Amino acid sequence: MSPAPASLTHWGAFRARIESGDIAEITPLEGDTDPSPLLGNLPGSVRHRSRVAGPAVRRGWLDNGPGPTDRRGADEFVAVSWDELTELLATELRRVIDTHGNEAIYGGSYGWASAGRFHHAQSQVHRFLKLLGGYTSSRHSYSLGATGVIMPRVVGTHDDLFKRSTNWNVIAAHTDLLVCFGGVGLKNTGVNHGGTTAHPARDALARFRDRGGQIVSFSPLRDDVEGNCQWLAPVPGTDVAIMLALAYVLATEDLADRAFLQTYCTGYDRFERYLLGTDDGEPKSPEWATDICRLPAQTLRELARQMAAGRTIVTVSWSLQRVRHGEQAPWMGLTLAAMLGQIGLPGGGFGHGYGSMNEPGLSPITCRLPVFPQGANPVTTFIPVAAVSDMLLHPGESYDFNGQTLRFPDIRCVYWAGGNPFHHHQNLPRLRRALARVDTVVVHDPYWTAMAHHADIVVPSTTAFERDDFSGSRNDPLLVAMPALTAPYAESRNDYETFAALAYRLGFGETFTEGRTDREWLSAMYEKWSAELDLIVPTFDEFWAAGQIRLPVEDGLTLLADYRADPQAHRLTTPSGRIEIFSADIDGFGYADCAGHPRWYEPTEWLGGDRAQRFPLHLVANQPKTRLHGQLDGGATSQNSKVQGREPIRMHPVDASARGLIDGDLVRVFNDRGSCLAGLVLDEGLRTEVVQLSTGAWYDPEDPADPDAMCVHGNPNVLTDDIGTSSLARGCTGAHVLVEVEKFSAPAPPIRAHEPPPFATR
Ligand SMILES: Nc1nc2c(c(=O)[nH]1)N[C@H]1C(S)=C(S)[C@@H](COP(=O)(O)OP(=O)(O)OC[C@H]3O[C@@H](n4cnc5c(=O)[nH]c(N)nc54)[C@H](O)[C@@H]3O)O[C@H]1N2
Ligand SMILES: Nc1nc2c(c(=O)[nH]1)N[C@H]1C(S)=C(S)[C@@H](COP(=O)(O)OP(=O)(O)OC[C@H]3O[C@@H](n4cnc5c(=O)[nH]c(N)nc54)[C@H](O)[C@@H]3O)O[C@H]1N2
Ligand SMILES: [Mo]
Repeated sequence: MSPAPASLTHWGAFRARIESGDIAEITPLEGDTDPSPLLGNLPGSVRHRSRVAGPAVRRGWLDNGPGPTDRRGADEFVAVSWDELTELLATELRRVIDTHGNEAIYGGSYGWASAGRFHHAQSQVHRFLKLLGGYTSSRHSYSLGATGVIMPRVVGTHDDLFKRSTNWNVIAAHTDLLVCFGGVGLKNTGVNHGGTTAHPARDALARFRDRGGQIVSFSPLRDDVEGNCQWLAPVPGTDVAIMLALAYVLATEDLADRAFLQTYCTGYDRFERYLLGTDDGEPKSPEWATDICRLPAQTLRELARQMAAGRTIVTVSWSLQRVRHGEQAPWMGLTLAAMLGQIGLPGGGFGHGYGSMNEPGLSPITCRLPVFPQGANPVTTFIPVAAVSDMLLHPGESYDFNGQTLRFPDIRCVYWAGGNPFHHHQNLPRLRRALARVDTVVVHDPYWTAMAHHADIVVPSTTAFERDDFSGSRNDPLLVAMPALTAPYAESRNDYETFAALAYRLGFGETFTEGRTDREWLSAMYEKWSAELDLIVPTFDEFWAAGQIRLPVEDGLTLLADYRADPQAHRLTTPSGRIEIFSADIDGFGYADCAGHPRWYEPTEWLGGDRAQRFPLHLVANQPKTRLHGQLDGGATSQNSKVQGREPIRMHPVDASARGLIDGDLVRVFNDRGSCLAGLVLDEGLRTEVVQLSTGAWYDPEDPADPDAMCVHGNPNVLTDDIGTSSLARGCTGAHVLVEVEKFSAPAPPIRAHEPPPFATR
């Protein structure tokens, strides 16, 4: 018997047993020694009741035409035919373009969609909108909003920080001490954008420990490191103060590598004046930091000495830059590592995102990947991705970004395929008001997500398991064939087919499709790629029959080893060609919230500020252990974690008893922006005054007509602040928010998050 067909998700490859058009059972692909528990969400996902069965249009939009309205999210839908949908959509796109220009279409369409090189929804929607004449786009990501702007300026190699990071095997063999700001959470390393077929982090950490390696974890959560470590739980958001204190000890105890700072960095002198308090009279000593982070000064002093005494990696998780002033933590982490002088040495130096994603620590492939060509966007207007509500609420207003003054365009049509702003964006009450201002919202999704509920036109997409595709990821050695596991659900269609039909209707069908079916695109992409490679790979048909091919990888990397070996030949792409501890460019922008060198800024959402008087608990809104973002929230792994059907919120028993709460209680989590219900889980592995509620429970307003309604299911983004990291990057700051928690004693409202909206007959 031949093995069951394989397919792949962002969290791993698997074989599936199919029954009645759905995934009945999965087995992780052979070779993955630590498969992700997220695979458990797949059975039953293809025919889940939250699937969009056919094209649907909001009744108010159909009756009254496009225009601003507060009915989005509260209206009924009307089922339409595919022909009607194509006609309505084509007419509306034409109207918007003819009346307001292509800039009036917001097609940033941020989101993870699904794995697969061809049917990747972002690639499809962007190619379509580019050929339509262009659209307002978005830059950077919710993942790395601050890093994506600051790191190219100060170390030059944004992508290389991840793609060419120090390999796990090098860490296992050489590192003495891993100082982890934000832990190394194995819950997160299950995932990699584009898919992943191996999960080596757990095994590498075991080998590292067997050799005597030690982990120091700064984190509000004990379980950000599994197994042995020194757990230090500072006030959340104070890592930069801690790093400064460690740097201060290195500088004042003659432990800083001044030769390294001289040769490979620029601007240390300027930074050191700040560090020592030369100008402001405030040395950033461990005693200074203690008042901020509430860790003992002596602990920090001893750690700094230990860091200088052996081979040490300073690693900063991505969560640390998803807060106000998020530029500072990765920049200061880099500076601290530079002071230790081990950047570029095996097992020493800097890391960014070990435990954030599977990619850091994995070997990069040495060849390119097949691509679905995009073309250029004729419209140059863009926004930093997390400024979406700002843009919709403030058309025409100017704002600062990365040294430029930009202007928000006047958006009339919001077009989304492969992402969910009701998952990813902050302050959802504000997002609802922002979406109410546009003429038309279009959403392609396989599921009735909250974003689909808030759309005017809902396009039912297939999932990755209902179409032929193949994977590919820059740090994964396997290209995996992803043959359709089952037929498309109900009337759902591949996004490619939808866009092709629209393109034909709008007069550029041949340009969009190049005359190919989706299956013909797969072989064309593969053949173009293989023809340009320096190596010999099987033909497309051979690849498809084999189910996978293995690509060459570069093993044993150490981040910036080449730069250390020859700083002239491997000059960084920063203005100075070196690591910029002081950046003249950033200094020149004159921003009050991002100066020319890393420094401590008081956070907006933290336990040390006035706001904590009103909202005394620090909520960590981190990535969910039980799913990828909001995807497959209805699946078994996700559902099994819920408490009374709500997303679990973890709290220290001390904080619970102060509020008269017990394990399993239904609680209301609130601040002045919004509120949600959650199910209480007591856990001594949290710092006191901290609660943890992951992202990803589907937004479920008690009263769908009220933007300020309580979410009855536990989405933390009803609480988070919609403010950028700083004028430099304007990145997402959703990781932290201050809240209060109380018992919810009223009758529990029903959960409707995964139900389709009401439908009207015509
Ligand atoms: N408070 C807070 N908020 C956060 C974060 C945080 O830490 N705290 N983290 C942020 C981060 S790092 C990220 S990356 C974002 C993630 O935010 P998103 O990437 O927007 O979240 P997903 O749930 O992955 O959304 C992907 C959507 O694509 C759909 N989809 C899957 N396949 C297809 C397809 O083939 N076609 C179409 N049309 N759709 C498809 C899925 O059903 C799903 O609805 O969230 C951010 N939001
Ligand atoms: N299972 C799963 N894995 C995922 C994802 C998912 O949705 N599910 N999403 C993926 C994506 S898109 C991304 S971008 C990455 C994100 O990767 P990260 O942003 O690193 O992930 P988080 O889980 O938000 O945060 C990691 C840990 O940082 C700690 N932390 C939070 N605030 C602070 C702080 O102020 N100081 C310190 N020292 N620690 C803090 C938290 O305890 C948290 O568990 O994760 C990826 N991996
Ligand atoms: Mo992300």
